[in-house]
Amino acid sequence: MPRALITGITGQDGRHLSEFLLEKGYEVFGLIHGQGQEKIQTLADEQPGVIPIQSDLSDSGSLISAIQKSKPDEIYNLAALSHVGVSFSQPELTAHITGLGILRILEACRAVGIDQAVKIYQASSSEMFGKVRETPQNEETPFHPRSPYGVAKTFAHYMGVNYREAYGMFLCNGILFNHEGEYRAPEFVTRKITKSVARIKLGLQMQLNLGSLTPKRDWGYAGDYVRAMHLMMQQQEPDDYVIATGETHSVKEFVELAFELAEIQDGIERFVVQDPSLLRPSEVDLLVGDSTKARVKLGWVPTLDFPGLVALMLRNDLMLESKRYDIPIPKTKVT
Ligand code: GDR
Repeated sequence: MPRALITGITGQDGRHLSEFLLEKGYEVFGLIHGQGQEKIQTLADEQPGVIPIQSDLSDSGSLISAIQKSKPDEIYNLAALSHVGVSFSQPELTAHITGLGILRILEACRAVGIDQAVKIYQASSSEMFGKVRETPQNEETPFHPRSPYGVAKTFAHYMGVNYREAYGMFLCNGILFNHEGEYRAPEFVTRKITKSVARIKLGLQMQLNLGSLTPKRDWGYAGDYVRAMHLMMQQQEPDDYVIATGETHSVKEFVELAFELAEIQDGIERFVVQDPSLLRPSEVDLLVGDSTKARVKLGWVPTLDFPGLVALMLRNDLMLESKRYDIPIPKTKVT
């Protein structure tokens, strides 16, 4: 039975990936940080089958013992301070976890002596392209990060490349473009929109505060993207891959479609308030990925397009909010 160790186990990607790997017959270990028992209980409730290990990406000794305990064949480093906006107010912590985390894992593997056997996945990000040098972006596009988060991810990316070249370690960087779904936290714009639109439809909310509506993102489904992570790790040679749909849409288009699917007329005019406090000091205006390499070499294809993704997220939020307040699910284009 193959063994996988996942950092960021309770995050969106950790949830999708652990479900996927458990179904494939893996023994899955998840790193839980902090001292409370609450997270362990939540993990047991929401992700049954995952074995928790208390450890912290900022504590090298705890990583060494987590690796000794789990004896992983594959490590997926998904943990990060992952909110780009928040990284501007916590830049040092972002560098500490999002940047240095993978370095501590790589060194822990060397210390334990599994560095030539273990396969490691690093969650790189399209945020590294930032102020884009070309469109669409592929594995050869130069990086120009526009946030402490993007800078930290770029450091981590190159650290992985360096350990691959210097020590022959098996490390894959998955340069994932935005990926969303039912497990997305509501501080990210897509989930904030679908949750708010669902609540507006149910009469529970009257206003949706947003920052800039003009940035464009290449939005895919997280469930599709964890399959790509796993495929990379099954190859003979480690490599870096862009994972993206190849389509880009503005935040405004996302909001418009969510209102349309919820059958709410003039939603932007009636409910959206532009909130200057949600603007970022420097913004990434346009991202769109070219995932030809992953499609050709890994045989990876996404299953959900943009309208399908918005519909899935909105349907999920309509059901959750209706259930929470014991309101009948309203009739819309997705329910
Ligand atoms: P992003 O995702 O920064 O692309 O990073 P996010 O959903 O936070 O922002 C997308 C775009 O929407 C604009 N925006 C808002 N964003 C948020 N969160 N809240 C708002 O109210 C709001 N209004 C407008 C943002 O300015 C931005 O342009 C995500 C994260 O998951 C990263 O961890 C990951 O690496 C990248 O995707 C790929």
